[in-house]
Amino acid sequence: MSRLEKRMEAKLQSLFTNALRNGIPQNQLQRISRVENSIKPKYTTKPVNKKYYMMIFSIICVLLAAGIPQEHYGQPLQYLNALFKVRVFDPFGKCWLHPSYTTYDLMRPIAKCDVYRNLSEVPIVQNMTRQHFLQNFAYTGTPVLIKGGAATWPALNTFSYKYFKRLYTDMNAFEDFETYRCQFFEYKTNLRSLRDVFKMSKRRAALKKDQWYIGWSNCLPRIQTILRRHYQRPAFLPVDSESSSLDWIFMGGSGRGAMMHIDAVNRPSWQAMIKGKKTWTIQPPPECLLHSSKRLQVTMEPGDILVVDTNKWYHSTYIHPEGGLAITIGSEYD
Ligand SMILES: O=C(O)CCC(=O)C(=O)O
Ligand SMILES: [Fe+2]
Repeated sequence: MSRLEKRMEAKLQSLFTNALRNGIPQNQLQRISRVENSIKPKYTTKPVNKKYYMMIFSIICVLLAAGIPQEHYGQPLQYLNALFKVRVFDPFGKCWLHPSYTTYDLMRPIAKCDVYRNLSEVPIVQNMTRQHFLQNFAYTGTPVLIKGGAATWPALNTFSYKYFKRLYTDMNAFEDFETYRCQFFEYKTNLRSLRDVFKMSKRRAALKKDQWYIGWSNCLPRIQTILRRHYQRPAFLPVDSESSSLDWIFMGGSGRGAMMHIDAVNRPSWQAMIKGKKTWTIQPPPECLLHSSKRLQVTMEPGDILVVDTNKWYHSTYIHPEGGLAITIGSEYD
């Protein structure tokens, strides 16, 4: 019984006693009580206890956060979207729920700020040797652009929207892509899957309708085998470093790119520009901004390779209008 109901009951009780004292016979009062019973609602709803619902909501959030596999830490929103097969967790979409990457920021371990010290720009190296890379960049957290590092890759001539469309269609790979839950980043588009990407109109694919930007992990070995005929593992990577068997492909048009975020895949990665022009903006985590370098930018052109530890640097990307549809391929190494 709520406090209000208790007070009402006490009031009725005193009215009843007063009535008796004033000489109203009990049988008449019983008739009143029968009327009262008959107008009493049959189902009484409990008052909403907001605290109770907030507690349940918080527990669900914590359980969901705990269930996010490590490789999704940098992309909690995409993970939740995939989990619920809806688009409510998109901070940039037209939906009612607008959380942010803050959730991951709260879970992220505090960064060691040494990594970001004394870096006023991203170093650019023309001919990267394995030894130079190992000594200065491989595991130091210092990003580096290897100019022309992929200039001889056949991929520069073969990879295109049409090429990927034909490959995935001919290999009948869309179903497997979904079955094996290969990751797909829709960013700010209405493209929910790789199937959507490759069934868009020719006009849209040619960026004549709108500018879209998406990314996916090439997690199917049979596709991987074919793709790897068009590019090599960068020669400067340490001999004993193991490359991830996953490739990441990002593709899209002018003015688009990935929003500022930090990943938690644990390993540094390289990314090669196949077509178009892309600028990366990288910055240390907020806890290191005071005693380290600030926001840095570096632009990639076809044939360039960028090595950056996306677990240490916040990063966003921007596609330039020059060069049309931008395509990159990349992977992690350890
Ligand atoms: O290339 C992009 O647009 C984003 C890449 C990215 O976020 C990553 O490699 O971690
Ligand atoms: Fe990233």
